[in-house]
Amino acid sequence: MTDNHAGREEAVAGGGLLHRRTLLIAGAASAGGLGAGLGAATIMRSPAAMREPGAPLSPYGTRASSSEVITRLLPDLPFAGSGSSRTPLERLEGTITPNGLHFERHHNGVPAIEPDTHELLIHGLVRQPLLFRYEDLLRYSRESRILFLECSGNSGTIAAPEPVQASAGKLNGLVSGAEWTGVRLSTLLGEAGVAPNARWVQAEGSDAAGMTRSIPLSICLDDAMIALFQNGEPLRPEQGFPMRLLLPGIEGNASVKWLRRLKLMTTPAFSREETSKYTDLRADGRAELFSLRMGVKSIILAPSFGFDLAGPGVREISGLAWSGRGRIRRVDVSADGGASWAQATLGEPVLPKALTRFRLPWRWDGGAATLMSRAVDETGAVQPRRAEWIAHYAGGQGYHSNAVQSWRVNPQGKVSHVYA
Ligand SMILES: Nc1nc2c(c(=O)[nH]1)N[C@H]1C(S)=C(S)[C@@H](COP(=O)(O)O)O[C@H]1N2
Ligand SMILES: [Mo]
Repeated sequence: MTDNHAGREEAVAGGGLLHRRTLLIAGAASAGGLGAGLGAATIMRSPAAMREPGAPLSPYGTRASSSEVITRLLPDLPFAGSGSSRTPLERLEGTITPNGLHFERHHNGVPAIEPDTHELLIHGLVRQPLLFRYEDLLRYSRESRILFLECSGNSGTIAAPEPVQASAGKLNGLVSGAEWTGVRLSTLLGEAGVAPNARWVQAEGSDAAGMTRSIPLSICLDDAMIALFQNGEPLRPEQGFPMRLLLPGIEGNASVKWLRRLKLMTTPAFSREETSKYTDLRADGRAELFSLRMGVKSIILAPSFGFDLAGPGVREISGLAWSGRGRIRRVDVSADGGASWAQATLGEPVLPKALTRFRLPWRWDGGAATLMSRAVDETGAVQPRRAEWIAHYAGGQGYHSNAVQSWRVNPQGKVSHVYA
C-alpha cells in the first residue's frame, strides 16, 4: 500500500469521491492530452515576450491586463450609511483575502480620519486613564496573526424557507482572512492597570454610528489586538484606519473599527448592538446574549453556484473551513447528500481561528449529485446540519449561521443551492 494514490483512483465514498491523496493530473490521462502530436520545433520557438524587454518598474502593482477584474459583491440597492459588501469567495484561491476585496460592514459609512488627530482613550476601572495617539501605538512592539473575520449575520439566508439561488460569495461572503498586525491589547491594559473589580470592556468607534460593544475582560486580556496593519499595509479606511479592535474568533461586530475608546466596567453596557441586535432567540424562548464566539463552519466554493460543470470527469472539490474556537481538525465531504462522507486534505499550515482550505478529488459520472462539507474543530465541535441548526433557534434567526450547505449538480452540470 503506497501513500501516493497517483495513477489510480480509489473511491472512498458514494457519488465518486476519491481518496484525498489521489493526484489530479489534468489532461494527461485523457485523449488529446499533453504532448501528443507536438513537434520539437513548436516547443523550441521562443515566444514574443522573450524577444523584447518587458514593461518598466511600477510603484504599485496592477492586475494582469488579461485577467478577470475581481470585485467585491455590492448589494443591488446600495444606500448610504449602513450596509455591507461581500468577498467574492468563489473567485479567490488560498486563504488570504486581498485588501481591496475584504468584506465591509458599516453601520453609518466610512469615516475620514486623520491619524495625526485620532486618539484612543483607555479609562474607567483603571489605575490611570491613558490616551494613545496613532504614532504612540506605532512605537509598541507588534505581533502578526493570520485570522478570519466573520460577520455574525453571514450566511443568514440559510434560514429562508427556500434556498436562495446565489453565488457562494453572495451567500457567505461576510467572511475574509487576513494577516493582521498590531499591538496586544493586554499590553496597553497592563499599562493602564486594570482594577480588580473590572470584568467588561466597552469599545467605541469614532464613526457616525458611534458603534459600541461590551466585551468580556477575559477576551481582552487573552488574544485581542489593536490592529494597525492588514496584509502588510496600513489598515484600509473601510477596515478601520487608523486602528481597530481585532478579536480573534469573535463575531465581527465586536471588532470595533476606528476605535477611540475602551472603558473598563463591572458589567456590560447593554448597548443596542448587544440587546436588540446580535442576540439570539432560542426555540425554548430564552435568548443567548453575548454569544460572541463564531462556530465551526465550512463551505464548498468549487463547484458552486455560477460555475456549472462542462462534462463528466475528475475534478477537485475545494472550499474553506474555520472555527472561532481554534484549529480545524478535519473536513468531511459528501457527494450523495450526506449518505456517505470522505475526509478532505487540509491546506497547511492549519492555523487557529484562521481560514483553512480543504480539497478532495471527485469523479463526476454525469449523474445528479449533492455536494456537502462538514467541518470539525480541535475542540471536537461538529458543524451542524441545517435542520439541527434551525431547531436550536426561534424563527427568524439570522446570526451565527454555521449550518452545512449543499450544492446540487444536475445531469446537465448545472449547480444550484439546495437544502438536504
Ligand atoms: N465603528 C464600527 N465598527 C464596526 C462596525 C461599524 O459599523 N462601526 N461594523 C462591525 C461589523 S457588524 C462587522 S461584521 C465588522 C466588519 O469589519 P470589516 O468591515 O473590516 O470587514 O466590523 C465591525 N466593527
Ligand atoms: Mo457584522
